[in-house]
Amino acid sequence: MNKYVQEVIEKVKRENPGETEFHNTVKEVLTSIAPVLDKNPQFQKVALLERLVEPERTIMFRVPWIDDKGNVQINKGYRVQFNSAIGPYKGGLRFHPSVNLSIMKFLGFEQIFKNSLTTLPIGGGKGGSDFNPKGKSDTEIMHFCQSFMTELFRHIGQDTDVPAGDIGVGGREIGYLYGQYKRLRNSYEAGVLTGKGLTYGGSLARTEATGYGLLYFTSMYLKDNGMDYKGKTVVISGSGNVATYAIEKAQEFGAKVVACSDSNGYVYDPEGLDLDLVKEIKEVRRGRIKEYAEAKSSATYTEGCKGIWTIKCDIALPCATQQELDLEAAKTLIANGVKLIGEGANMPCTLEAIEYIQANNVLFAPAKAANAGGVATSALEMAQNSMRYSWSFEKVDNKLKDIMCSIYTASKEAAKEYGHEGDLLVGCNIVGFLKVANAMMAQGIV
Ligand code: NDP
Ligand code: 2IT
Repeated sequence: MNKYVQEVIEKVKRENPGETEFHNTVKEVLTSIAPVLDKNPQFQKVALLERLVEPERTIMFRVPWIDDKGNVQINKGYRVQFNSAIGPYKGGLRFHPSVNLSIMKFLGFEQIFKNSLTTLPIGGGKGGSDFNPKGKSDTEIMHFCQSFMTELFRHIGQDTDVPAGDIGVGGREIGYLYGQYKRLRNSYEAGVLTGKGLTYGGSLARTEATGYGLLYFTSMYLKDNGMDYKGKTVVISGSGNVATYAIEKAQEFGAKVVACSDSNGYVYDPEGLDLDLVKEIKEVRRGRIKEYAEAKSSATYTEGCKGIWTIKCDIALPCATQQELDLEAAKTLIANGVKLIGEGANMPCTLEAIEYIQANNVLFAPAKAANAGGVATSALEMAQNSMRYSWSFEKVDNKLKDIMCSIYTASKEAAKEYGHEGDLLVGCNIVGFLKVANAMMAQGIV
């Protein structure tokens, strides 16, 4: 393997001790772009990889707020502004107790290449907090968001850094964050956040975009291999934003989605999931997925998440969180005849699971490419905000389809060009990397 790549991977491990998630993603990306480095020695001369793995700026801050009982609570806030070579930093905010610097950096690093792949002018960033939204009242969520933005606002802007949602941050949170930003700036800069509500600058189809995009991408991949979604049995983990709209589009494509989950456990419904019921429980009531089995007699609930991959299916779409599908799960899925595994979440498959999936010739749709529809549509929201205009659902959805198609085609072709035909992971990393690397080359040592 390329010596320069190996040295940088070792340097990252040495200089960022304990940041396992970040190490893993650096290893995944850099290993797969090694053939590009072999061909382009000029990148090493300007220490391009050393610069690429170091965020341009990392902001860490205190988020104090007062809960409903009058107690003072303190959380950690983060924004990692990783790379602005091709556009303003862009990426979601995650509110989850597991959030730490390593997770922020892994997500920010992934985002650089994902955003590059979309073909739109957006750099890479990510942020969030270890705040746990579960069980909090609406007032507590609002107070937390306002305090978070009271520090974050000075670091972001529609031409600087544009956050959006991720785990634990949806339309409600973006609304509170935007309200506070506008108040602090005294200026209506709608393009500073994406995933906004439709009454104040949001884009039609942004809510659906990640899940729909995943289905557009994977159906193209299936088609290329002589298959489609019609009549297929599908398992989708999670029941949040990405999972919900992946289920919706899979059903529209004629598949039978038999299972979904949340962080407590999963439901299996051999008759096919009733999506209205899932939405009623998760979106409207903010309840737990086990309530699905209480309401529908054909369904069973199992405590714990990992077991979802023991359900026999043709297509598996992990859409909950990182490292949720490990080697053991991959082995079980493959033994049960799975034909495609598509990553809706960020880094849901462990590196060992990916190796096993690819070694067994099962189609593998990597996250950066397959879930890029969300951020791509965020960039379309920014474009509409700049124009002070909004497009129809159909127009945005068609653009999303085109973007997913171009990501698929470019990744497939790059894999072939660099001697890894059929490996979309290598292909998408190469495409994403090359645009950023060339932009960095052109902009000098910065
Ligand atoms: P949501 O918060 O809407 O949903 C997350 C879902 O995953 C929930 O069902 C949640 O369960 C479950 N979950 C969260 N953490 C864990 C965990 N540690 N173990 C098991 N289940 C868990 O988030 P999104 O749907 O927006 O995000 C899902 C994934 O997709 C993330 O990896 C995110 O980074 C990625 N992604 C999101 C995009 C977007 O546009 N939103 C775009 C691209 C990628 P519970 O209800 O119990 O919390
Ligand atoms: O991981 C992701 O791509 C997202 N959470 C969406 C980011 C965005 O800016 O829309």
